[in-house]
Amino acid sequence: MTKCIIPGFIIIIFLFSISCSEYKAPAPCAPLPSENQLRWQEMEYYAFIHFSLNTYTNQSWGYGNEDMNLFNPDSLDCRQWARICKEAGMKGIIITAKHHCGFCLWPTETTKYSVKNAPWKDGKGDVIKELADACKEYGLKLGIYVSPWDRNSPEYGKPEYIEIFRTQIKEVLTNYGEIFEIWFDGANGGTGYYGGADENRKIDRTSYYDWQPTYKMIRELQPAIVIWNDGGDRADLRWVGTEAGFVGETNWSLLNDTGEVEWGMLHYGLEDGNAWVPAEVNTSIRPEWFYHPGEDAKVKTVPQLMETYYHSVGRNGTLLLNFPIMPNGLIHENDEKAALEFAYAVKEAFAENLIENAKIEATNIRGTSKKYNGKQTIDNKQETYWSTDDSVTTATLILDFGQSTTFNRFLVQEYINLGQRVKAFSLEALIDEDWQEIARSTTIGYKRILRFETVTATQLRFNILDSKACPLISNIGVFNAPQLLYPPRIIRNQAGEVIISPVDAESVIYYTLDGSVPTPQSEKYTQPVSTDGKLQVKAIAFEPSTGKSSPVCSETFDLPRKDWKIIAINDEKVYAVIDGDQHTAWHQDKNITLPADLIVDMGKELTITGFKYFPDQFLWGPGIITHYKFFVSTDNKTWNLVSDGEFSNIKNNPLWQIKEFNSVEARYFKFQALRNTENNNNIGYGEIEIITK
Ligand code: FUL
Repeated sequence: MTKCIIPGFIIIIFLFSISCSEYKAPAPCAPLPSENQLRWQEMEYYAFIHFSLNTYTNQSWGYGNEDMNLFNPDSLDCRQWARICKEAGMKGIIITAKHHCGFCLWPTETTKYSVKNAPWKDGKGDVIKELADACKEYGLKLGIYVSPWDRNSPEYGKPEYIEIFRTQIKEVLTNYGEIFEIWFDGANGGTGYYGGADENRKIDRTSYYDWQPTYKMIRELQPAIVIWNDGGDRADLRWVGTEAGFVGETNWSLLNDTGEVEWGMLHYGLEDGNAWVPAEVNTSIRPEWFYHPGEDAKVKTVPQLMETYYHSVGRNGTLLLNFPIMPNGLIHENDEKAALEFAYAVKEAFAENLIENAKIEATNIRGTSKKYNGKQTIDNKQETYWSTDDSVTTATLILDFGQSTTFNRFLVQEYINLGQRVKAFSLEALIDEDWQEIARSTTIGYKRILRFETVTATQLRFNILDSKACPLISNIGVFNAPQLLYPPRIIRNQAGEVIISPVDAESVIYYTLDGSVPTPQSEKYTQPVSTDGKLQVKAIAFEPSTGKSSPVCSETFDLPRKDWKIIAINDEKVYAVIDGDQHTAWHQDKNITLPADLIVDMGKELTITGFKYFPDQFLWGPGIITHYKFFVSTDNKTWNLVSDGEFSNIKNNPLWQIKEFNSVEARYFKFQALRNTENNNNIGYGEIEIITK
């Protein structure tokens, strides 16, 4: 008998090759994120600061002729901004170094329209420098917003402006240390001061800015930067198509690197896109971007901010939350309070991961290797992950809690370094020995958080139902977040009745009509309340079983519109415009030629000082008015023009537009629509109100 002797080194090579095949990393599933994009994504949550001449003029967009002498904050303190952002758990701050009005917050060499010629610090101040220093002190990153549109520059619209714009970018990227993100807003071209020309300048947004050489310069000056651009050539990050604070539930971090980008692509990404362009959700802590004193009571509540969090960070996006700076140079105390309470609520919701001690088993493990087993999902490391064999795109991870466990949140992360893969997944819980589906969703990406009704279960199944390639799951978490009570909604109808609706049907509502803060000892709401005159209504939702109250909802109302008649329009539905309900709207006949009039007889003569327009909120074809004229009359014959102009940022932020004028006596008003956001003749209205003296 001959013995077959296998030399030791061959055995070693054989074992080594088995282990190599077991440990072979999954192939990338392109497109992949760059290192800069990965670093940016991990920041998750950072701040926007809106501060400029608009802060002093109560406007959303400056025209470009605002007086620089207005810029004189007496308590400007960038360290206050940085402290609040840091305490709120944010990782950086992006500031409007130049907004559309063209005023520069740093002493630029490119224009006289800057802090250099403002009274603040005798023209020796530099807001960007102060913020850069504050960010360094608080360990925050700095980002810069430089508006491509410049309503002050005489050169805007001409080729010469591009060099000015590039020099401005160069200045802000050279003199203030490392910049993590640069922001180029999409608002481009239109009417403006333009050095006194006072005209309408249109540009071709696809070619005018000649972005590629600018991008090259930016990357040379700041190799670690990410570029956000909503107006021109594809950059590193994308807008999500709304400023209301949410990205699509399905959210691919992909787009195509050329071609038109439609709204749906911005909102949901493109499953088969050929470029990595992840989503950044930008929204303000108040309705508007710049500070308006009238919004001090409109700061978003914790439940609202938590919704935003779940709809941004919880949907594979980052959250860029804006603080408007007050004229004195500080963040308002209400905004600070909301941001800190929001941070606390996030911390509380994700305080304890209930699966840290769970037993984990996967239906498939890549090459049966330990390196890719289910436990990798609970080791709190982003760079380790559970994965299946290459050919497997559906798989299940079974988590056994070992005891009854109560939860209502599920968090999951993909290892996106090798691409975004998962297309659909579901969750099943073992409740009373019965497997029940408790949630089902689509994409995951960097981070996905699902919310569902609180359940008590002993086991959980995380099923990957479809994936572009073998899934790579780096982290999962199961949490029991405390329930938050949402403030109720308050409206006042045309007859003057105040109607308060709870968001959560089981809560009880208490309200006041005199501006005082409601408590469970205040009036209990049971039915619509008849009211008269001007009014401030405040309400809370109260949960008797826990004794907890929601944040206060506060609404102010001008005179009721009981006697109002809309004249010369033969359609009863037009009364949706004054029914007090923001969810109803009315549109002019689609064959109307512009300008389109809406004439109201207020029933008696009143002294009025302004009007308010709330556009239709319906997403598709909303007929939002951008340019208007507002006339008043005492006899419906002679009309007096009291206000005309634009609703500046109404397309991206379709909220109440408030226009004030010198007080005037009127029984009739005519709201005339001159233009809409789409340049067609669709003219719609959610609500119209007047402001009386
Ligand atoms: C918009 C701008 O037009 C707003 O004024 C604001 O700066 C916002 C962040 O982007 O589109």
